[in-house]
Amino acid sequence: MLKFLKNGSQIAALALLSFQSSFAISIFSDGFESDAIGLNATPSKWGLTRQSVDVVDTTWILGCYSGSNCLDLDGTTRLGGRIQSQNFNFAAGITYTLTFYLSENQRGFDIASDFDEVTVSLGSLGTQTIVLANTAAYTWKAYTIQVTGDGSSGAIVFDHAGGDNVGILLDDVNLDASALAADVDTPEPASIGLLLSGLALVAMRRRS
Ligand SMILES: [Ca+2]
Ligand SMILES: [Ca+2]
Ligand SMILES: [Ca+2]
Repeated sequence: MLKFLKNGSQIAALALLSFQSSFAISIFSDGFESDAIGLNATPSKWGLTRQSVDVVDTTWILGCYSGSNCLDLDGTTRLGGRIQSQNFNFAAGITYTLTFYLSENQRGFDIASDFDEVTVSLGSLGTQTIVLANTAAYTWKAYTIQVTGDGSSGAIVFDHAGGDNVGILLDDVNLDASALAADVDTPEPASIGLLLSGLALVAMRRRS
């Protein structure tokens, strides 16, 4: 069923029918575990829209956030990579939360006196630019971009500004959709009645 929930209107319909105070549906996630390790790789769930990124493990870096694989956003072409997901419909009234984990480049230097900077965007609704130090010591940190849908559509984009092959590391990208609390907490009595009679009908059909 989750496969069909990428459509915004279906998410909105689900929101109206929910009695829970809050719920979230993951509509995209990637920890890069299904990708083969390699330089100049294109992760399977992304399009490469500029230059290159590398799928790395402890051969190149010290540690990923989850599993064995993560992404070096500055690939091997001396110009920062830019990756883009599929497009999502950002339905009006639905809250979308993009969470991702970044670490310092873990190699402890920048080849070209460059610096590590990535701009992350969620369609045209939200953007965040993050600069990290070029240290070998590292801490994986969670970052969040939360927006309210407005009927527009767009992709998740990670755009690395560096150009020295040694970039910020990315792991565990997740996009959730959830109903606004006001929609969920105050279902109208008429809606509840309709839903209950609908459920009763379903139950009767299952018994028959
Ligand atoms: Ca991973
Ligand atoms: Ca690289
Ligand atoms: Ca760099």
